[in-house]
Amino acid sequence: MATPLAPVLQSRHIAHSIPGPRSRELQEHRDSQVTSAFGAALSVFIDRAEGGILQDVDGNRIIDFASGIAVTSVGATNAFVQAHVAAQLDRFTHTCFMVTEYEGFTEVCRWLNAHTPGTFDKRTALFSTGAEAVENAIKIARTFTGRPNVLVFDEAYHGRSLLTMAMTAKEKPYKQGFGPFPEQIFRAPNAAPLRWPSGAENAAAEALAAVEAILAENGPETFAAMVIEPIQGEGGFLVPAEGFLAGLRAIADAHGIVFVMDEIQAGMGRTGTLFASESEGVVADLIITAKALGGGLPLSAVTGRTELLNAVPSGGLGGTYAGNPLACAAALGVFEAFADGSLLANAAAIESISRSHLEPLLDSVPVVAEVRGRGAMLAVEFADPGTLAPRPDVAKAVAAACHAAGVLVLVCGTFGNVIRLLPPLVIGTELLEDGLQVLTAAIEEQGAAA
Ligand code: PLZ
Repeated sequence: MATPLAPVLQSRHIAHSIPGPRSRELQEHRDSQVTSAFGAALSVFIDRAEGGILQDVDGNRIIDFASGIAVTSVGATNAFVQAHVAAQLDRFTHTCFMVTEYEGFTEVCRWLNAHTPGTFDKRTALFSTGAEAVENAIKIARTFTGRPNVLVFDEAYHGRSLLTMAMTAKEKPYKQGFGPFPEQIFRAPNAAPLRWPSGAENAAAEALAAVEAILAENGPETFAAMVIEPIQGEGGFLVPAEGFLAGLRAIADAHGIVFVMDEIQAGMGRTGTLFASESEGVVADLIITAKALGGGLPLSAVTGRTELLNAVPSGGLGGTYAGNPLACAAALGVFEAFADGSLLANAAAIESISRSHLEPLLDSVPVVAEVRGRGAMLAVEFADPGTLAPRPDVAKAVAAACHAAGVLVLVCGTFGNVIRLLPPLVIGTELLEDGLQVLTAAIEEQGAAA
């Protein structure tokens, strides 16, 4: 047995510049061996991660406002996850669920069937990545309905496989040069309040009317599925206008279209409820989870109505690694971590603390256009006052200032003008406050310069 590691200190610390000398060295080596097609938000190499801290190879302790893009919500060294994975590692690493089966797979499905919104009879299919689950949701919806078309939305992000790229809105960097893409994908406006042309109060009704128009034009009976993120992630942490999701649910019902909720980024406790769609009480036919589900191991799921999940003939779904035993074990640890409700309470506390730091900026810094989000999924959008012309330069400068000071934030949004916060739900209050002070100071400084 290896000697147990000392805990990672839960305080920000800059031992060297960020990146430090060792990271620079490793980066040089990386560039000589690794494809240049992968970007990095911050080119530091991590030695350990725990609680709200990423500790790099130079001994810098960086506050983690990214969670590996909403994955390590229960922490990167969660004791429940570690215990389940270690026990599974002793038994076996893999059999392939399509060859011989194991109970962990069933247990993950059982938990998702029981905890996802909707009281109807459910089944679940497990996969590895988010994109893979989205693809399979479409396969299921097409089989069930016998229809080809799929409705998606502006600012949507659904993955990097060919079908999910077609479903993703933003061209650069996700789709550029990678076509042709699968057809039969139709895009409708998203009811994002800030930039709705006739005003936020009209966003839901007018966006729903636009959906009806697209369906009418192409024949609603040709649509297998509509797919939406309850809060859009990569697209800019866009919270839809109230009533939009419920309105889509009603339209889907009226036309026999399968309503698919992509909760890959917003789900699994991130927004203060287990699933983001709970906040408006909207129940999807198929709900897709990934990221935080596996607590850092690759696991994704499609959960929904039994008649949908059982529509595909036996053998029609699968994958070598789909629901890998170690990933299932990790998920069982994640479920234990969520069991007492404290992590959901943490998400709500993270929201109120963060808002108390960020909302005053709406008055003091003109280029701060909006502070939005829910729970531990929060964002600040930068745009010129009045015109709302996006200011990606400000977002970039704020992110750079935070990174140099030891706070990892990520940029998102169609225009790259949004800073998003995705801290692990286990981050300590002092660390959160420290990170927010760094962020606030960076916004004040860069905002004054803008
Ligand atoms: N649906 C809503 O957020 C992944 C993408 C990072 P995979 N988001 C992070 C990048 O640039 O590749 C995501 C998502 C939503 C689907 C996906 C896709 O999940 O596990 O990355 O395939």
